[in-house]
Amino acid sequence: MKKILCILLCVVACQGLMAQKWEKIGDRPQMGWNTWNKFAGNINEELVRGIADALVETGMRDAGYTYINLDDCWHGQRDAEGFIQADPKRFPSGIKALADYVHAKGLKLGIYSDCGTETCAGKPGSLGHEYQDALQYARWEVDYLKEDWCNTTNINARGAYKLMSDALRASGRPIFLSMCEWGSNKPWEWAAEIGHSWRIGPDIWCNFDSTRVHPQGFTDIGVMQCIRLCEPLRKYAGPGHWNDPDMLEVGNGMTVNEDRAHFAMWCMMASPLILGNDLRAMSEETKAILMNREMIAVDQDELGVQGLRYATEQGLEFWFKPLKGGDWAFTILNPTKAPVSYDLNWQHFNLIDMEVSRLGTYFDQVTYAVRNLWTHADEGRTLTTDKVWRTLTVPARDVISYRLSPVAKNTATTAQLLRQRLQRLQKRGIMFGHQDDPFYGLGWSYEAGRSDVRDLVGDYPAVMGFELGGIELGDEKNLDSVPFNLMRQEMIAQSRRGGIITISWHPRNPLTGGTAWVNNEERSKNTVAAVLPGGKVHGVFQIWLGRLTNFLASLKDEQGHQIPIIFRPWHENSGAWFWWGRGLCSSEEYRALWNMTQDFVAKALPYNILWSWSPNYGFEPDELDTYPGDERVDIIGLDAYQQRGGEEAFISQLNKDLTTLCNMAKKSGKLVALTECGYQNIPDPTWWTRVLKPQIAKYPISYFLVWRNADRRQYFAPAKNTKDAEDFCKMVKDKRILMLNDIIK
Ligand code: BMA
Repeated sequence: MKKILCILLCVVACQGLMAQKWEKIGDRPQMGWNTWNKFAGNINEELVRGIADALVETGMRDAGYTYINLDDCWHGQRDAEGFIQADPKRFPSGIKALADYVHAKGLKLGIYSDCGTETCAGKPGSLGHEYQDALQYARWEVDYLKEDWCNTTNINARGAYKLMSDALRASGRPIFLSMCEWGSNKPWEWAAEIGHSWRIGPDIWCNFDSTRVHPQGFTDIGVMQCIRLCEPLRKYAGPGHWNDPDMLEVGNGMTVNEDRAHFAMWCMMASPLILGNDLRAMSEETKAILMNREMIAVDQDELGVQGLRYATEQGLEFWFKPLKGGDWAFTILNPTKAPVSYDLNWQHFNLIDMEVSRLGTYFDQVTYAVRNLWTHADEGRTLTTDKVWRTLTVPARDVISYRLSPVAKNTATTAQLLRQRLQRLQKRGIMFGHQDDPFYGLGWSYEAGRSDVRDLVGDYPAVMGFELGGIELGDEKNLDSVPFNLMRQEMIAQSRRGGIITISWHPRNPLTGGTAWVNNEERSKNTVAAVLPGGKVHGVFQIWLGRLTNFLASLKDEQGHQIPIIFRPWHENSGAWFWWGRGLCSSEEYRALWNMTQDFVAKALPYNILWSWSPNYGFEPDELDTYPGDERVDIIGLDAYQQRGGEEAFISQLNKDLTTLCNMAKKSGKLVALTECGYQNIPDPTWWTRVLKPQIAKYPISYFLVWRNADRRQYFAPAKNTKDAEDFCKMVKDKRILMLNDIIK
């Protein structure tokens, strides 16, 4: 019996520890009305019922405003047992009756309390009564709690809100928790699991761009100040946990322009839309703003991404918010006191939101239909060319807001153009490529413009290979000590001169902490499974993918456009030397790794990458099961090195594998490349023309890339004085071996 009791106690205690806020509420920013901004403490049940009636009659409920929230001053005393009661004079029918009234109208009721001893207006606070209060709210069938932060000396904010969150959870009724802590303890850093929204700053007042200080010392802030505080916190917001820049002041006395700007910006920031005006007496202008369903849809969009300010020019702010289905909301905010005219060129706004959504606008690749969210007029389409679309005038303290919906993609994206170019070039011959060509060679390193290949033949390789191992850790240099900043410069230089770029990645092992190479056979076996969703290091690996994608997204030309690249992750998987190799994961796991990586990167970079899948030579037929699929691969690659003394074996295996892969590629129309090849230190002075060239000449291959010239102990390309130099020159003289100058002519 004792044992059972023990277990039972444990279960209860554990549940307490694991208690979490109510899920599945607050998946969109909350919408409703609150008493405070207009009526402050001067409230009663008549008023609230009247507002509830108005919410329905005006159509605002149907536009989405469903919470009707009491703020401070509804309270009476606690009863003999400590349960809070409503003020009997102001709310003679009680809160339960009020809840019934609003529920009958299809609305929900919100209530207000405080973490401290007393509320801001001196009513009983919840401190020490959290569970009792939560229980009482649940009994009254309340749906929402705003919990304030007055009179909380020496109270830990996180602990206080967690306590109330647990209490609400324990009450058994799903109640939305709106945390009103004014941002003093950075709730965005810790409150996502505790509440559904948190205030990010002081109270708003009905003013567009200034603050006011109360005699007691606290400050109210205007619309622009709220925006400035909310803006840097966008990465913390998302479905179920929103930044709250405070309730709306629309209809409370600002100009129509200011009200429109205020409302539009709250929608752009995916902020709670809690009305603060008297809904029983609204002007038509106020109604039109608050019931602008197209603008509300921006706020309530399913992606739940808080918008970002991408640029500020001529005093105008350019805000973008990614929406579901590839749409974007775009608002030009004029916070100044004078109208501003602006020549809008969509190409100024090619952005990728790397911080939160990894979605990009790609005005150079996608045409969008432009819908004006305030006039509700269709205004044509965006341009994919670098031209002024229209000159717009944004009135003082006002906005122009658009919804952009993709209607057409360029038939020739950057990646498609590269693919077509590779196909054309392949008819002329096979390109030569070299890994790390511009960084170092035999007897030199980091001399601008230098290259072993160029020193020898007077021309750069057509293809240059670069390696990103180390980017996942946030390192400044890659695993071969090449600084990433320099690498970016050289990639851009190679692109500018018309060369081809291919990128490999030997990420470290996130499970063992070791290198990409298998260093602990047993533990390495679990690595792929561990990085997949649900795996032990999935979270870490998402961060790694983020860093990788950040770097790739930074590869832009002078016009700010993404340069075309060939990306070749998870290569040589038919060998057992990398943690994603044969025997270390199943084919399904390998493909899941590939797909996860590709989906992650391509979300940010859908238009400029050709994906190369490269097993190493000597693969078994069943290893083709790891092929990610025609829809995911652009280049079928092969990595093949000749070993010392292994000429015959090399030739026969190379032919066998190239035959297999070329057949595979022929059916699907893919390109084929020898994505890595070579003979370390090229001990055979006739290797290029006698062994390699005759083999590759037989196949329709886009390029062959030899590995890096690390030092005299490990090099794969010739240099001026290596014994294969003459033979290499001879090979390059062949018209069908393409160097840089051959492909840019
Ligand atoms: C290998 C070797 C290593 C290098 C790695 C990544 O083949 O060249 O020295 O670190 O590639 O470039």
